Amino acid sequence: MRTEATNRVKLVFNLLDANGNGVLDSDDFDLMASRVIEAAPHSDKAAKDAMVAAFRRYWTTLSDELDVDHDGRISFEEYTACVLSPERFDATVSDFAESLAALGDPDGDGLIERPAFVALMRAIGFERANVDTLFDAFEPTEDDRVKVTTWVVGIKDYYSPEKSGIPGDHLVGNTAA
Ligand SMILES: [Ca+2]
Ligand SMILES: [Ca+2]
Repeated sequence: MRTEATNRVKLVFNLLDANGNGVLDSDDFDLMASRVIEAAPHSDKAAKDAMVAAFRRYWTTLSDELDVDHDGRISFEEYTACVLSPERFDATVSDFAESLAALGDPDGDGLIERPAFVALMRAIGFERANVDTLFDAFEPTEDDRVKVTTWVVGIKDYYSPEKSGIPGDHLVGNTAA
C-alpha cells in the first residue's frame, strides 16, 4: 500500500472516531450522521435519510468485515485491513460517496457550491484550509462550483490503496504530521 493511502486511512479513522474514545463504534456513526445532516440545512428529507442510511451501512459493513475480535469496536489495527481488500468496501463507499455528494446539491443541478462543500467537509472534521485546497483541486467552474460526479470519484479515489497524487491527498495536508 502507498504511504499516501496509509495517511488518508489514518486521517479518516481519527475523524470517524467522533466520540474520541480511540476506537470506531456504532455511536461514532450516529454522531457523525447527525453532524453532517445539520450541515446541510437546504437538503430535503430524502437526501438526509439517504445520508443517515449510508452512515449506518458504513458502520455495519466495517463491523461485519473488520471486527475480527467481535468486541463491537474497531481498533486502528482492525481498521487498516480495509485498505488491504478494498473490493469488500466498494459498494459501501460508493453509496456513501453518492449520498454525501447528493446532500451537497440540494437544488439537484449536478453542481456543488463551495459553501455547501465546506460545510459538509467541516462537519466530517476535515481542516478548513485543506478543504478549500481540495475544492480548488477539483477545478471549480468560474462561479466556484464543482460537479457532483467529480466529488464522487474523488471520494472513491480517497479510499483506493493504489492511488497517490490525487486531490484527496490535500485533505491529509499538515494534519498527518
Ligand atoms: Ca469511537
Ligand atoms: Ca474489534
